[in-house]
Amino acid sequence: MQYSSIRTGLLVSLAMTSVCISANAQAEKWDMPMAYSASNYHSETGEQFAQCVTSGTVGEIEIVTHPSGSLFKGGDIKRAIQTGQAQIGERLMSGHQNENAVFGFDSIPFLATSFDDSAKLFEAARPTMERLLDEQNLVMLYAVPWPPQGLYFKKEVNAVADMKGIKFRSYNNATARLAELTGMLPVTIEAAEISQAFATGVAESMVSSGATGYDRKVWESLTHFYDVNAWLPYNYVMVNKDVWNDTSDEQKGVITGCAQIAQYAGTWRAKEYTGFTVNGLIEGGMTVAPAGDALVEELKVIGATMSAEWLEAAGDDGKAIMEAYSASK
Ligand code: PCA
Repeated sequence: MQYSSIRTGLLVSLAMTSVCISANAQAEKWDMPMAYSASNYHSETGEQFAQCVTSGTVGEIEIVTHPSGSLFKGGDIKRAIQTGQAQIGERLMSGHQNENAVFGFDSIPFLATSFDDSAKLFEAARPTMERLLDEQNLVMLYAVPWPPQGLYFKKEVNAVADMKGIKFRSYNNATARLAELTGMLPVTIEAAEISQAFATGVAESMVSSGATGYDRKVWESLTHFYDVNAWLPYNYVMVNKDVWNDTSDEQKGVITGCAQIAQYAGTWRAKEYTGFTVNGLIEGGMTVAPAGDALVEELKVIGATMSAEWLEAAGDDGKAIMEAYSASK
């Protein structure tokens, strides 16, 4: 209820600010690939950002969203934008951890476990991320967190020993490493494909948010969700730098304004969606509970190992992010 009223409010406010789009000889179309389903709040926020830019530039720039990995699959989105095959798009930031460990700053277990702390961590990392992306011909426009990450299984799990040999769906290097350290077998699968992976037994567990479990109706295959609050990873929207440099100052102003609204609106939705989707898992028939103390203690030891490994791999950039984060707390 609460979530849908927020949604309605956002739609109304966007409709109020929209202006009549006139036919424009210089109209440009920007394709915006996104990896997650159209009904996910990241995709909805992206769609409303696209409408905001289209109406705000009076149609000079028309952004067309392509959710669910329909134009480019999640793993291909950044490269497509870098190389100009798409002008703009959205991707999970830690998905780039395989090219540079620094991109995984938001997937370190138990470092930032609340929305407030994860926002501080993101701000601490922002200058570094903007520089790294700039070096790759990309401009970051806005970023929105996922809700806290918990563990999904097909059985009750009270200790790391209970996880041995389980096929585990991973979405970045950190989640694959978590699987290794807990004796599970990682297999990388995009969220758009997990319902099928769980239904066919290709995977039988994952770490993710209540939001993704809800979006993908995982109660059809899985039974338990343990609230672990391990971390809150970010999705971000990037634009090709050459495309960005070709826009006028007025267009940049509209895009930047729409990006700011999207960041606020998306973050607000993430918070609202957390309780809504966890309740949805319960309604779907899943057992939802905090992880037991013994399991949490074991996971914290694994988290400390992953933290040390990340710091080592992320070098001076990683150190600078951690120092800025500590200073902001
Ligand atoms: N959902 C995304 C990333 C983090 C999350 O909560 C996924 O599972 O792919």
